[in-house]
Amino acid sequence: KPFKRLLLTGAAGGLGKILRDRIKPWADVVRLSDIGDMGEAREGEEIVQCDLADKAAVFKLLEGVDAVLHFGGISTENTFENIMAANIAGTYNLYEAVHKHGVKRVIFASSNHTIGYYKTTDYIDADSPMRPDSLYGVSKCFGESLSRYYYDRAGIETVCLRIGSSFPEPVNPRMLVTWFSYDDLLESLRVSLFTPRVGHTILFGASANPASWWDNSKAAHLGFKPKDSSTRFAANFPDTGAYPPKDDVATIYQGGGFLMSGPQYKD
Ligand code: NAI
Ligand code: 15L
Repeated sequence: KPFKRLLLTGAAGGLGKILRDRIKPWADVVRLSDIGDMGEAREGEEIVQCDLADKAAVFKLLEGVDAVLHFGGISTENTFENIMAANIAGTYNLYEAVHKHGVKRVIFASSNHTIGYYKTTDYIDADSPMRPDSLYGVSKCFGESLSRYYYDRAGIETVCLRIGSSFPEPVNPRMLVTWFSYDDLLESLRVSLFTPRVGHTILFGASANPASWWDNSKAAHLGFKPKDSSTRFAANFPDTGAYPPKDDVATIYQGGGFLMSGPQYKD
């Protein structure tokens, strides 16, 4: 198999559970980590329960690892304190350990909420300035900048995968644009891990949906070709005119409902 040991953080989460079996063909051992319960280790698995905010624990976690799929952390808007610990300190701890252990490549589960303040009429690419729509989005911008720094400084390669909406199917009209099927997610991870040189790359994670806000041409060297499309779900969201009016913030901005979430919004 291509890798001896592949680390997946966030293994108890929604995407972690999906990826757990599907990444097995890529490594002799998949090391699964989360703060939450991951059940028993199955064949070809190691389980390490740890808090990403615990620097010493994260240092041990990276021992013997060849590459990392970093999916752990807070995945929606939350308090600054919680985001600070899990996503900011957590991602820093991960990169420090990656550096100390000589790990060559990280795939970072970034998010469309790094650019959520672009409008749904904008078409952007990896060079468009970040415009986070939440403290959560800011923490993903931090992870992207941090990984850039570790690449420039230490040559650690990262693909920042700005995931749209990776769920079994779109559950609202916005997701007809942002939907990222599990199969396409897996394919994006495959090309991110196995392209010989990725440097520091930002890849938008969306299926081949009929409409897109994101131009992936700056990640062309990865050769990522999504196969699924939200088209087959379009009938679930007929354009009856009954949807939120055009001045609704969630329909104007790419980040959708995240613009109205979080502690500051309530103040
Ligand atoms: P999730 O919330 O289901 O999973 C995240 C996992 O991280 C959880 O199991 C949680 O226990 C773990 N975690 C949280 N704080 C931790 C800490 N301090 N130490 C160790 N583990 C901790 O989220 P999901 O949907 O599986 O997403 C996975 C990753 O992908 C997240 O980083 C999320 O931000 C990112 N992402 C997901 C998208 C999606 O559509 N599902 C879209 C954009 C980004
Ligand atoms: C994200 O970043 C979240 O992790 C996920 O739960 C979804 O809300 C997704 O973005 C989205 O924008 O649909």
